[in-house]
Amino acid sequence: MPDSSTPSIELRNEAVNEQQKRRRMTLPAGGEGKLFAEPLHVGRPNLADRERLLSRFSAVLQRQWLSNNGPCVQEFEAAIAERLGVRHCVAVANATLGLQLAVRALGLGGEVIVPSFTFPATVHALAWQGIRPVFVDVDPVTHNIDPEQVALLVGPQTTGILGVHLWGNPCDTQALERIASRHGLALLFDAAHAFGCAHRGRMIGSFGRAEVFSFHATKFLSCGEGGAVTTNDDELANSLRRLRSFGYEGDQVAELGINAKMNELNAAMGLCSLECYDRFVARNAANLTAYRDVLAEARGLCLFAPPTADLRNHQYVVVEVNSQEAGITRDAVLAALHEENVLAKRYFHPGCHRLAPYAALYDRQRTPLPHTEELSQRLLQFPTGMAVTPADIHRIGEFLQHLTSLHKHAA
Ligand code: T4K
Repeated sequence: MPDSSTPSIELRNEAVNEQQKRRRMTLPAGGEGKLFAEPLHVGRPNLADRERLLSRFSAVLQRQWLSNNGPCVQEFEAAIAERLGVRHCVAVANATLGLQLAVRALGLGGEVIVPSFTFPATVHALAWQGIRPVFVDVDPVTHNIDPEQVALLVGPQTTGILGVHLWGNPCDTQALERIASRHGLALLFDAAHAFGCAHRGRMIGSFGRAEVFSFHATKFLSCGEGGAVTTNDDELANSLRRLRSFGYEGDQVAELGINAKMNELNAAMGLCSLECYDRFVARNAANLTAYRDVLAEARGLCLFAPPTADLRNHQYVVVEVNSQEAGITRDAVLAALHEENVLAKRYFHPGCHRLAPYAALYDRQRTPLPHTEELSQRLLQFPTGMAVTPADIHRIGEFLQHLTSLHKHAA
């Protein structure tokens, strides 16, 4: 408990603002008085070799075959399936559509249990299929869906569990598999963050009935826009292929499908990104090490270390802000970083249960989600990827150390 002589966080934040202005005189500026002349983004695309990309684009144009299961899409699917050790990869236009196809192909309806602490697309995909999301809390250590809480939420309307491998950190797949099989539920995973991650000696991609990846511009491996559903189930894969292309089976429409096809240019980009995979992971790993070093010296800022992955892509640098220790709120840290052109993000704030489309539904559900509430107030994601260097991170670190040490003087 803070004693009554300790100034409130608000007062301390004000004092910090004042001191920040003064610190500009002491830290080297990158232009216009900011730490960096150009913004550093979370989610700056990792771009593949430009010559390779232009050569693949040129081949696509030469063939005049731009979509509808073209050769680049087929090559991309084969490369992903091989890398992940899974029988089928069905490339799609984006992960949101991939999730919708997966829940539809699995015949889910009624209710599906899903974490609230995720990007809205996870939950939207259910709602677009007329499924009621039942929000479950996450584990405060892993930030992933908590199997014990899942077990408590299974009811007569439940048809599935949709886990999210948040930050590329694999869910407790074993515990979830046990619950799913005990209750005859379909288990699938949103693996939007987890391309290249492994768990229990297996690549993410073959757990549950299906897993869904995102290859959006901001993702570690990018097609510009894109996604994929992976599965070991032959029948499910056939169904996914039909659904993504209007329901066509040969030249007959066999069922109600949609257009979720990946096009050739996106697939060409994905293939080039795959060629640079090792380089991307190495930079992310070096950046993470730099963050670990600098954050060790910043009070109240704790780097999240995913505890359950065998292999990682380090796509997200996740930092927990302990306001009491740091002497400054998470949002004040965010504002201070933005002032300096470091465009950190608040993923995911607020939890999905508080978003307009779901608030009334959650009012009726009433399950407390304390860890979701807490994490959505405390986390920040920092820039990484090919557009950021360890040297940049050392400058960010110096700034953060300065910012948090001001607390000592302000308190
Ligand atoms: N499931 C999960 C768990 C997800 O996280 C996501 C997507 C999905 C499903 C759905 O996947 P897709 O259907 O998109 O394949 C971004 C991404 O747009 C979103 O794809 C991603 N998750 C989410 C975590 O991050 P925003 O709202 O933060 O995007 P935005 O436009 O603010 O961009 C973030 C930063 O990236 C900006 O500072 C600018 C920079 N940026 C962005 C783009 C698009 C660039 O530098 N270049 C670019 O081309 O959601």
